[in-house]
Amino acid sequence: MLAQIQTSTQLHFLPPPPLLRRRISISSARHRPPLLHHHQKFSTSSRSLRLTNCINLRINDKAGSASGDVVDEEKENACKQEKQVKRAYPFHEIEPKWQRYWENNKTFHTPDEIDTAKPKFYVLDMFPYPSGAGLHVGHPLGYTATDILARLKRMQGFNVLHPMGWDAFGLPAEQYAIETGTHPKITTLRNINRFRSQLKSLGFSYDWDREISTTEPEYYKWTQWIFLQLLKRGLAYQAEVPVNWCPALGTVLANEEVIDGVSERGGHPVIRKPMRQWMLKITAYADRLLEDLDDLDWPESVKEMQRNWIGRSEGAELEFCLVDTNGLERDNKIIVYTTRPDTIFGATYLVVAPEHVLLSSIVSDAQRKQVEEYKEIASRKSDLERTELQKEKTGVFTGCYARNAANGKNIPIWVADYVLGSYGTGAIMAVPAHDTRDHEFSLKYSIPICGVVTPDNVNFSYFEKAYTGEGTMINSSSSISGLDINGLSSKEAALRVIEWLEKTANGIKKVNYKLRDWLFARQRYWGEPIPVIFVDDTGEGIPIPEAELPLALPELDEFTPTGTGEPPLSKALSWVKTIDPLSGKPARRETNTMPQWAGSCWYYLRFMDPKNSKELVDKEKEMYWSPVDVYVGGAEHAVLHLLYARFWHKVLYDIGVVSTKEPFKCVINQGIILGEVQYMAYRDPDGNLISADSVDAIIEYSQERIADEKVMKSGDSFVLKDNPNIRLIARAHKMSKSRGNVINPDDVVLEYGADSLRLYEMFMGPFRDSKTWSTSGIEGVHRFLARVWRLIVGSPSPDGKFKDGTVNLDGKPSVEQLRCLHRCIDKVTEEIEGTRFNTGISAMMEFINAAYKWDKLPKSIVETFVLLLSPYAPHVAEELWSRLGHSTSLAYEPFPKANPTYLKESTVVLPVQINGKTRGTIQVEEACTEEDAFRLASLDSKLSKFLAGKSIKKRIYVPGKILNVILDTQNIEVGQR
Ligand code: ANZ
Repeated sequence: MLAQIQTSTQLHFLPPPPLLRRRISISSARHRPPLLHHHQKFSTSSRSLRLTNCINLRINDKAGSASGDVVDEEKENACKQEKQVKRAYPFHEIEPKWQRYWENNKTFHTPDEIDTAKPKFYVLDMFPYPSGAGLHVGHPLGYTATDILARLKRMQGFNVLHPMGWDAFGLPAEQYAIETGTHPKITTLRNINRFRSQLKSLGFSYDWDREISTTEPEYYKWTQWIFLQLLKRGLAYQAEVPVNWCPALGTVLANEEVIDGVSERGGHPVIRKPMRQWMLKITAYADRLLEDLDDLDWPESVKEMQRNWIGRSEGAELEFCLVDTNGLERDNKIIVYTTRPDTIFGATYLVVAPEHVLLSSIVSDAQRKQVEEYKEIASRKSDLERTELQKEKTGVFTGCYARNAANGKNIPIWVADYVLGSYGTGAIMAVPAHDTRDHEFSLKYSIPICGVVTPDNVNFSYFEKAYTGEGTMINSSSSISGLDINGLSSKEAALRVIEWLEKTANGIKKVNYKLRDWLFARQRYWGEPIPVIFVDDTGEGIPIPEAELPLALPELDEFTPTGTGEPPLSKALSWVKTIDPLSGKPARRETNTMPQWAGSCWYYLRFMDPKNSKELVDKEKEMYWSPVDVYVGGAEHAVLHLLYARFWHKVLYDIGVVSTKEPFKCVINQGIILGEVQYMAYRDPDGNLISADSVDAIIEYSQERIADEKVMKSGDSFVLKDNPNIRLIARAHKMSKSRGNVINPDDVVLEYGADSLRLYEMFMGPFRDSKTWSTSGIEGVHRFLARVWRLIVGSPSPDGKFKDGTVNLDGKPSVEQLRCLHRCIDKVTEEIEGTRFNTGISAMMEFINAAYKWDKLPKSIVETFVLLLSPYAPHVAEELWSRLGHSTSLAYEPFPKANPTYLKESTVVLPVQINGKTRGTIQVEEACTEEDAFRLASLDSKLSKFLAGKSIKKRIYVPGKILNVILDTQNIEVGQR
């Protein structure tokens, strides 16, 4: 489920269709009860409150008076007028017009047959989960960036693939179905339609003919096909794996539905219960997934997260023989995994995980009850809870001992949940002197601590804390085993111990991975059916023939859990019962479905050839378009999605379906957009305002929101305008409904237009950084677009209509104009290609500032600028382009190229004459204006004595050649021009 910004809880309450929904949300804003404090009800600036009312009225108008609201016509007209005055250029007409044009002309369609001699550019967004909440302002951030790149590359002559689709299987639609009886198909379709129209209203240049949804049988046919290929190669298998089982709800829960050991819905206890599951053997690809990371142009942080997730570690497996109460060796052994074989002499106890298979057989009768109770408690904790460093360690002695072969000592075996059953061998040798968790545990349960590594030249007290670093070996020699590693460095000692282990058959060298196989089954309805049947009499699992794909999800009206842990699909009796096509024997279909991650593992391939019914993707098309050149999405997908997709891609590579080892050449994470900065003041219990720097920890203050207009900046802090002694705190929060700081992109488009929203989201700050929303910021970029409009088209006449052609568009550009333009081209191109979109906009703003000072605005200059602007603000650019006399879209016009001649900072030595006599020279830019040349001459130490205090009669200036100043000899009064 990619790019799902809303949390799943919000999705339980799917809103009614857009119009109605907005009316509800807005009227609730109007009647919103005071939040924490009565001052807070003024939290929305009066300006945006007015706008909110406007929207409300407009919608009432459309929706009729079904709700009984009376439309106040006068108010509405006032509102409309106000908007008209505010509307700085007619984006409300331009934007729908060009969206229609692009749609009717299929401007952004990438044909199936293309000229493959041309270079390609595949730019992809992490496709969204179409949630009921609609688009969030976080979505357009990434989408605008990819759209700018797509538009630039088209204009640079690339074949561009820029598609969009829906990652539409998932829990929220199913939960909604359980609550309301609305089939997930209907909800999903409704949400997709809303998302699509919202995306279209932002002018993204997607090829909508390639739209796909993971929920369509034509699509998931191939998801199922990939599963069969994994099965064929032994990469899909079944295993008993613990799941989150909620006895009260009678269902298995997804991890995200379990919070602190209880169900998110209802707060019922959840336990870990082993159930038959499908697993995918991603571990077989661990090394390749690790090695191939090195060549990827991905954020270092994401690569590092993947490395940690895969978690390759080198160490050894050691055998510890169990001993009976008489100290004699038994047949059984405990095998432990350690990354520090050098510390073997310091192992003073062993720990097995509560789920270790040998636990029941080793535990003594005296300890059995206590151990069983401990196991039961541990079964309710997640691995995360168990391994949290800060959590107090717990454990129980098993009553059993094992022999440490290095020194022949018998050491106790404990069971403790800080050791996980799923990692290594599920057992450890505990070395309290050198491992922090073991140290804490031994202090608690009074187990001996024996230091065996000493930090060089330092006296270390192993009882105070563990020394976890490397050093020199001590206390590490035994005549019983003949092993002596004293005096060696930890590294040398580790190698020596492994040699000894292998020679004496007490252990082996071992590489381990944190990465686990991927649990690939969900006890859910709204997912891809797993294409496997089980023959009734043998129970054998058999893949269904590829020719029978897609195995369609059966219609089901009843989504509630079965109560037995059986997935809801088991209720589709006639679907479940089937016949094994090979033996003709009765069989049952698999009723688990695939997890949400399945469909997003390979969708980027389907976009290359979305309608192919014979193959997942045509070979030639794949060879041309692979890999994705730029993939943009949230950092939250650093591991799961990006790792799963890489795994599937490598399997597809091995079976010859794809031609590249990796799916995504470059990945970029966009930053988060936080809500508008809020200023808060403290009030003491007597109601007095208190400055933030003098709050006292023991007094309970109330916090009060201060309206933006009452705040000013003072140094590095914010203070109250009318009482600058009161310092405020400034905070930005993640947008959330509960905080009331969610910005709806639809509202922004309505007030400022899509181009302003696009431009603003790019201008907020560096693309990858987190940033805060600011209404004044969007007004700033909106004013910039209006300035561009006025410069080229003209200003609105008193009747509110816009007049064309008020600016002189004739004439040849001057050198200065060309320099200014080419600098802008250079900067904008470089910044888009470097995904530094904000600084690209600054360059265009500088250009427009300069252009306002020019007397004439030659058409060639204006046209070039419009092309530069078009990837960012395509609607206004198309409109200007057409008003400049073009009859077709600018989408495929060559993107301007900077001419290096105009980029050179060429300076010349300019002779300066005073009354015809050369008195000196100045160094100026070749295209320097007369004014600037004269100013520089006046500042020159040699020339200034001829000019100071003189009245000037005339100046003769030939750029790059000469400046001649004729003084007014009649008038020697001060008269500098
Ligand atoms: C002895 C020892 C001495 C260890 C020492 C560490 C420091 P990584 O690097 O993450 O692979 N370990 C092994 N299996 C475990 C399990 N199932 N649950 C919890 N901990 C486990 O960590 C490997 C180390 O983690 C191993 O090395 C083991 O403790 C512990 F000075 O063994 B060590």
